Amino acid sequence: MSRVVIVGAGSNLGAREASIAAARDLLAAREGIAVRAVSPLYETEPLGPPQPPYLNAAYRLETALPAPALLQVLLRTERRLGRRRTPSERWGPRSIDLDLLWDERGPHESPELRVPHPELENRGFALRPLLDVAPELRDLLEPALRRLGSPLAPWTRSAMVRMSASGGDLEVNVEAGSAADALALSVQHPRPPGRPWATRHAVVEPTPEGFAAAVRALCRAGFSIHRTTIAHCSESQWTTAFHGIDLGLPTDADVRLWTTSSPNRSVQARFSLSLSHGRVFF
Ligand code: A4P
Ligand code: MG
Repeated sequence: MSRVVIVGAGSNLGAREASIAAARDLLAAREGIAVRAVSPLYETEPLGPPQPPYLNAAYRLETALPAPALLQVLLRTERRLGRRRTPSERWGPRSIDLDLLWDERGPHESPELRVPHPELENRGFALRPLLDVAPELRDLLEPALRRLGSPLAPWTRSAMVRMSASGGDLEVNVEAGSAADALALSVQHPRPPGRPWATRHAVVEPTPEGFAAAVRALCRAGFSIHRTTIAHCSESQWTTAFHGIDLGLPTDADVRLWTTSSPNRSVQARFSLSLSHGRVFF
């Protein structure tokens, strides 16, 4: 019988966001595991020795795998994403850390695995995303989160997208904080077989409001946006493709987009997206 399991993800080395997204994809591709929701990303102060800040998130899974077997899947997924453990460095920096935070089936105690995660109630970076994807646990766990104070705000990424039209061609350039950000914003990955990705196409007014309204409408319809590509852009309309997962879990998005046009028909757009509660990667 399938039940809900919440997995926490943390990364503070390398392409942090890409690692958290890749772990989600690897888990979703495994037979017997369904990824039902992904929390927003939070940038958090490191707990432990001095090290770079973390991005943290949580996944809501449905699976019938027993907890120890699921832990093995998590450890294998960490290894596939390049995690190398050094025995001496407890709480040290890592490319990806996957913890089993919560199991609907109940507690589990063994030398290798303790569920709920023993530190859960002491860590805002675990509790906040967990409650985003498991609102049914609020009565139980929100008091612990309040006790910890210092609320976390979702991490937002913004990038500069330059679109220049010359003749019939459109060139799209993305300037972002890292190569991973630029890729996430500009590259349209083919849909791998068996993965739950979906694409929605939309023609929107070439204004910040038109774009924001389209994103908000998709979020309200329960479509979780992973990335968007602007396929064509003219002065009267933009054709965009939104890539994501249809979770059927509606949410409200705060979308901002700034544009400036220059006389040579190039458009610069800067956009950022954040959710008070939801599952959007951008
Ligand atoms: N293990 C036992 N219970 C669990 C569980 N519920 N989930 C065992 C996952 N693993 C569990 O983990 C060591 C062993 O714990 C696993 O092999 C498994 O058998 P590890 O990931 O190799 O060691 P670790 O992560 O260095 O130690 P630990 O104590 O698990 O650390 P945590 O709790 O994972 O914390 N700061 C911020 N801001 N954000 C973070 O995400 N993470 C950590 C690591 C430190 N500071 C952080 C963050
Ligand atoms: Mg761990």
